[in-house]
Amino acid sequence: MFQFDSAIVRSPARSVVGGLRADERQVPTYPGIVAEHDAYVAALGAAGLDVEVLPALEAFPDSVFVEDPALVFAGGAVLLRPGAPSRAGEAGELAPTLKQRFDHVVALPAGHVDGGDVLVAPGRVYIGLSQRTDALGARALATILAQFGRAATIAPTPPGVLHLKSAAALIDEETILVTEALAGSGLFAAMRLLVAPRGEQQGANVLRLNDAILVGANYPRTIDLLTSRATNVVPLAVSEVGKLDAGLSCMSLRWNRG
Ligand code: CIR
Repeated sequence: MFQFDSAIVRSPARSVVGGLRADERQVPTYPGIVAEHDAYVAALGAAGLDVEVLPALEAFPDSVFVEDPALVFAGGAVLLRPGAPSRAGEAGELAPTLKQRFDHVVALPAGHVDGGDVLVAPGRVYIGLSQRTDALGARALATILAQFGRAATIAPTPPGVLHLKSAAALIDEETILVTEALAGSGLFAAMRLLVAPRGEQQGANVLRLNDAILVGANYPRTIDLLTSRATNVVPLAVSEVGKLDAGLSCMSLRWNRG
């Protein structure tokens, strides 16, 4: 489940400073985003992944958040249909790379799904309905996942967060770090819940890769919580990407080539 040997990332474009965000007053700097992205790519390498860095796309300010236009598995890839109009073209930009890397590449036929709303858990894929992911897209993705032999559950993404994975991340096979809002939803009833510390809700978007857990450096209580359960906890700066409502999972596509 957490064995990964391959990743795709995309360099930030200078236009990233104009990326989508809920709070227009928060403006990141281009060098700040580049520094956070560089450290992230280095952390993926240190965790044992081969990382392909795709070139920046100036026409797509949010294209550094490469998780949203596609979903990848060991067995194949799905080209998604991001829900924000300014991001719609990002899947097409990824298609040639994914076709090189995967034998089976399927395009979502209808509706909208952002990869940030798709959480792959042992035995089940959770698809969150959000401002970016609609019921038509979620159902179409569930049908494709069934062809890959994976069961899906469609449920609302909690209000106040951009994506389902802004509020939830797997720590191990049985344990999921969730915000209080999501803990109360009953969605992950089959799993052991670890609730994100008060005031650190945005810190729930951690990323488990092999034996490493990447976590935002500005969430000290989340770091403590994880350190009590895992040996290789890697804090990374995320305050600049955080201004664009982004976290750690959204900057890569990860899979196990085997
Ligand atoms: C957006 O609003 O689409 C970007 N500014 C942030 C995307 C973050 N993606 C993710 O959490 N999967």
